[in-house]
Amino acid sequence: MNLDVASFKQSIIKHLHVTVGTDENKASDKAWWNAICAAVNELVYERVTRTQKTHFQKDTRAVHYLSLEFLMGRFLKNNLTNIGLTDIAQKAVAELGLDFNQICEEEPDMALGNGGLGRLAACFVDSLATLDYPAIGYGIHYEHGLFTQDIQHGRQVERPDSWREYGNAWEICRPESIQEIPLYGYVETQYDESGKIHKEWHPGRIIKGVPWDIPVVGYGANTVNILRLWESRASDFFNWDVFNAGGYLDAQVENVQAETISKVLYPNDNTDAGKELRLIQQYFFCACSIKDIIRRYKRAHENDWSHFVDQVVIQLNDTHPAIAIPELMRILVDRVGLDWSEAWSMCQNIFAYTNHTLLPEALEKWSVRLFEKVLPRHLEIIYEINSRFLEDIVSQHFADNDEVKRKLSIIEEGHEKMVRMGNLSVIGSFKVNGVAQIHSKLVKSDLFPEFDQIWPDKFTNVTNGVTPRRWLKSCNPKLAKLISAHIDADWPVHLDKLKSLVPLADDPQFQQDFMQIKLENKVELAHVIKTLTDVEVDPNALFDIQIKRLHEYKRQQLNLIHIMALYRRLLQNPDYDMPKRVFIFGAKAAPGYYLAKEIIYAINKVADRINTDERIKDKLKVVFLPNYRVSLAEKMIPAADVSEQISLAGKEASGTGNMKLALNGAITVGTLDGANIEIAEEAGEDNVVIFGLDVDEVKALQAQGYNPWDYYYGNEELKAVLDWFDTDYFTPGKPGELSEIKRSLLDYGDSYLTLADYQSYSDAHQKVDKLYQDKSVWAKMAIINTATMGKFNSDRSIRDYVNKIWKLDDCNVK
Ligand code: 6GP
Repeated sequence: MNLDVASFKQSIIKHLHVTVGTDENKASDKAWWNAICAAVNELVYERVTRTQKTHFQKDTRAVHYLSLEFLMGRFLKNNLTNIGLTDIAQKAVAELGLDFNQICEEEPDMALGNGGLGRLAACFVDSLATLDYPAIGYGIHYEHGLFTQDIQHGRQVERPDSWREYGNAWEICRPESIQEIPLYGYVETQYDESGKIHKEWHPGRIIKGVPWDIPVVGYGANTVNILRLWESRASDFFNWDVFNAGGYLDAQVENVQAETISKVLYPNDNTDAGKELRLIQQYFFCACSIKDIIRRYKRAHENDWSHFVDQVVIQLNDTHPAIAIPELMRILVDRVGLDWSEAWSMCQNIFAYTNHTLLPEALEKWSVRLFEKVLPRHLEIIYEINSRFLEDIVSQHFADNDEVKRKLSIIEEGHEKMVRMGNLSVIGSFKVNGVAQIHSKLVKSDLFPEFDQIWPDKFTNVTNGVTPRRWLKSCNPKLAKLISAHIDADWPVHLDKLKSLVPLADDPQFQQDFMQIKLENKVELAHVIKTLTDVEVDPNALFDIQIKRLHEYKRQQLNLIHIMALYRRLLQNPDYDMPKRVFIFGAKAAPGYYLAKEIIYAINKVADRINTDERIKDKLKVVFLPNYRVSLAEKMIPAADVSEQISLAGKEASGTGNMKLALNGAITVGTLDGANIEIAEEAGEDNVVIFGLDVDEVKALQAQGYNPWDYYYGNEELKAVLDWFDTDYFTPGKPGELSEIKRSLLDYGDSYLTLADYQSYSDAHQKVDKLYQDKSVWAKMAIINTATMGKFNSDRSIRDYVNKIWKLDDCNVK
């Protein structure tokens, strides 16, 4: 970027005056932040326009990434990094007498997602722009993103997230591209002169979709793609007829209902909400996006549909946007007038579907009754897709096998008929991928085996990745600088080059520099911990971090039980040999997930007791950081010594936090699950600590009949710790307040085999303790982790998608 400090400073001041409308004497940090964003945007918007112009002129094939969630986090530091302006901006801001980091704290996180799948989408749009691929992300412009989490008396309390209450510097409204979306109503069957059937959907309501564009700056800032998020509005802001008839209030009520659609993100991670509003959200954003895709296609091709499949590929981020399949069919058949088989063959060459979980509670189903009410024409189309599939295809492969037919049908028969979105996604897509090797294997063998028999080439794997721009260069600037001093500076776009650090893993000086940076990052995190929780922690202690949504399958409860066991060992033997340890958690629980909230409460109660117990002389500290989110992750990850990846094998599809932590030099304590397996392969088995049952052992144990009581009675320490939950040791005066956790692990059957993996987990931590005692051994492991994580770059994931699925060409925008 050819811009100097002086001119950037001038630009900030100009925008403080003309965009923000204030001056240097009275500007708040927020006003400065807005002015800096405006100065950055001056460069960004120019590139948005140039990118769009180039894509249009070259008439490029593009990928359209449909996702109900985009967990973007903050933009300022990231955009500066990608545009190459970090140093200049920091100097300019310092010359203005301001604290750069403090100003960056003014930016609210854009948290339009729950966790894994939403953050993956954010990394993917970064990589798509960086690699100069024509791409657009489509989603919902939620007024309220994922709730803010407060911790009150140890319990999670949710507050609404008002991320754009006072506007958002990074987005532009595009009223010229508004779409109208039908809902409800009924379908009329008509016949034309030739006797051909025509279906006419008479909607009961029309909703307006207003697009907001957020520029996505690629690293190096050649391509700036956009994320287009739809906001719902009433189709006429004011319904004059009703108003004139004296129905002013009725008209307003309609407006409120229409605007409810994009009001709030459903806060569920890995579960299906099943609510009418959620189905409407899904349809709303898919219908807007499909119309937008067609509008753009028609600018170049008018009514010639013969190039549509060459120009358009649509990736479905899980089944949430699966309704886009019947929607495109509806448009092609009912509106364009193509015949069914032509339209269907187009659809089957346009859609591809990513599966992100095997958990049964996350596999979406909608009641036929609800579908009929909200989307009557789509239900008809789904029935037609289904009957053709069952008759033409299933009967060929599984003649007369009614059981298989029942299983593969899009419609689930039963007390209440349901539409299975997973089956619809597989049937309507040309490729289906899982997100890590083991997960993709299980998608084929356990989730969709018969589909795999029918279409063996349909199923594939693309292992997840994370963007090294945000998750190393920008969040860990000291480590990034050290790396750049030793290897080619283009490692942020060629992450495999980190491998050249391997020989330095034995170099005492490099070890010292690497661990000094880790220590400085831990000092910074210790300040954050003090500010947020008032707990003091020693930066020289081992920082052990578990950050992810709270879910029983992710087994935060296993971590907690082990912490309690360590505490007990220390109480029984004050000389118990272990390094000082700080256990740090960050996790939001879905507001309706009772046990997850109990686990948060238990962590906080155990933390209170341990942190104030002088007998253990600060050897153990436990911290639960409230409101875990992208910007907090950026502070925690660079400071981690140990990364907890302890899901029950077979349950975590991939994980991406595991990649971020290892990339920043944390040692994984993990099960052979998701991408942990590939991380262990890359880092080498000596540089990770693996424990617990593997997928086959889990299956065998479950087949044989798992009994958690066996482990309870068979392990003195485990029994003592579980019994502790029934006392008032951690909840003085309130015995049994934590008992629900014990009950879930014994009386309710311990669905995620926590007790079965306990001893092995405890042993793994003893191994960690030993390794950590030898500074040089630990430093070497940490360096090798950073050096070998090149594979988990989201650029590699995107290239895999391009080669295996999307078949795109990159497009030079410069
Ligand atoms: C998550 C998976 O749980 C996680 O393992 C994976 O890394 C991530 O997706 C990205 O692929 N799944 C979800 O977030 C989800 O809601 C329906 O799945």
